[in-house]
Amino acid sequence: SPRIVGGNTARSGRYPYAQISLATESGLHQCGGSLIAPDIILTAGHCHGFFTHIRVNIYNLKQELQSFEVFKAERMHFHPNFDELWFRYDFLLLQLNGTVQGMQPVQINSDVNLPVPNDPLTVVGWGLTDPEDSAAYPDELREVTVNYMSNEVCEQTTSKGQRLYQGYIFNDMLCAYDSGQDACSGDSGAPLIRPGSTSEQDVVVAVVSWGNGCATEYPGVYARVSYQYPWIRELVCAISSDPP
Ligand code: 4AZ
Repeated sequence: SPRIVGGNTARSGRYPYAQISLATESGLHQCGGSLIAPDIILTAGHCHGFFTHIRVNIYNLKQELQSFEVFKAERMHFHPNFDELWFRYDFLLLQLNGTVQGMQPVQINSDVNLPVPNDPLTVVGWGLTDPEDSAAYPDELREVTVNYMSNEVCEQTTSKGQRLYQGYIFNDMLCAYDSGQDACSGDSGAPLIRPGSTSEQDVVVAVVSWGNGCATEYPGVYARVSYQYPWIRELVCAISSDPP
């Protein structure tokens, strides 16, 4: 069955900056995120309200005997144009109530000319592995490869003569697709990465945001980082106790 959806278990420590689970008080995973400064997490705007605890350095959500750290959001900074109804500017920066030690923050993409069509990108998260089974949440972090698709092509994706995404894809969004492979519920807020040979060379290009189902004929839609890079950089420099 289609499985994020279609990927495999990630090796622990390959994506350290993505080993972040935004969870309820009882530890129920809600959203992913990325460490972009020692005290700042980038996630999706629409994740707000669903989590209270930020679990950092976590890999297996069910394993109790492990050394993950729990933080809270000291402050939440939404993108000024965040629109919850249309999933526009779906960005949220979480200012932690402490500093994460021993974890290298990830780079974020400032190049508006990247990615280019068909670039392989990686989504990393604990989202549903089977869109048909609402209980199919994995314990261990997973990864899947999807290919970058231009906004123009994304809007023209057709199904039964309908162009479902026509008029819904804007410059603050990014699409990626591969047959049978996708982000799904629970992956929201997690990073879409241009993978390097090591985590230090990885670049976050987008944040999991929305889609028409999971692993359907429709691409996954992400919040695009590049055009918002100046906003992110200036905010991180203003609020982080240890900016890059
Ligand atoms: C969600 O509900 C969700 N296939 C995230 C990503 C996608 C669909 C749904 C993209 O959080």
